[in-house]
Amino acid sequence: QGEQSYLDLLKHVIETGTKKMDRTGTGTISVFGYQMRFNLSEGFPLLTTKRVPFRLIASELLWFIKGDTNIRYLLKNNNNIWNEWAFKNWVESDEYSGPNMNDFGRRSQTDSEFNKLYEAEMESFKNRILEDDEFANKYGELGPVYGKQWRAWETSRGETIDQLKDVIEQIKKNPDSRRHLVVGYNPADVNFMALPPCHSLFQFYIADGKLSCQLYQRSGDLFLGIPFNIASYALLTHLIAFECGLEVGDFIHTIGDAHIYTNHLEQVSTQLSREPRIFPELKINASLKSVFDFEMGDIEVIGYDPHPTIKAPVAV
Ligand code: UFP
Repeated sequence: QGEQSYLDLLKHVIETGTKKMDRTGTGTISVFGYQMRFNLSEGFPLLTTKRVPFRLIASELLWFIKGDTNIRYLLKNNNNIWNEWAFKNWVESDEYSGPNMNDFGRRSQTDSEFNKLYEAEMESFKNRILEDDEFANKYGELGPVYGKQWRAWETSRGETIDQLKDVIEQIKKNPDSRRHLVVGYNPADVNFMALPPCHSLFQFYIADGKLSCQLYQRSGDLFLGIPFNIASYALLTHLIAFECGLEVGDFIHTIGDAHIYTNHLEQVSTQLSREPRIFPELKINASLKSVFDFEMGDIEVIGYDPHPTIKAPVAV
């Protein structure tokens, strides 16, 4: 239960995991198939054994909920987590004439001269996305990522399905249904995406006036990615429960390939040496009616008192 179930997962992978090579060439220790459970009525699961940036998680989730797939909304909220994907399309386009940015992810981590060039180029890219509508429409767009699949899944008949709106309607009308599913993983689009969706599918369940949510995540970077994913789905569950007049139940996190990158092992042992603290509380603007109306100012965590940030390189 609670943060301990995350810490137990880290220990479990270190103790029983298999060394396994991966797409990024970094190397991991990995197990296949694991489940954590967070009782959301016992506090909001924003980890306390290191600082987790809630603001980034919340603005990304609101962006998904709106069905937005353009990084402009994120940039307006000072959220840079999807920039690299859009930047890649820009520097690989015919219109780009700046310094060569091939393999910028890896080079910016290993070559400090290149990193200066990269940061300057990224800064001007961001400014252009914010200031130039036409440029933003063309190069801020990420294509068929989560927002698109959740809100406008394209069918073979040329229609679109608003999975999120439909599931909320069904939760209200038919709470006992066993069909409250939203699928992020669209096999038809996977080859056109930079990263095939990690959080592939989620399901809601209502009992005793409480809304629970289970996520199936095909691949989880336990140190960097998973703390974000836990808080994101916990927030989604809170927002939907609020709109539907339900209390919050459990968030159940099921992970396929659960891995720790070998260059995160030191950070993981630091984190495991820390004592978990009490989870914060989530406060949302109760005058709103619909999940689709929330903005950053309507969401806040209260009483978050984590241990300090632990930095680690992102595998690219
Ligand atoms: N990853 C997460 N959570 C996410 C996300 C990515 O843990 O929300 F988008 C990690 C998992 C894996 C990498 O380490 O990013 C994706 O690589 P792959 O597609 O090879 O699984």
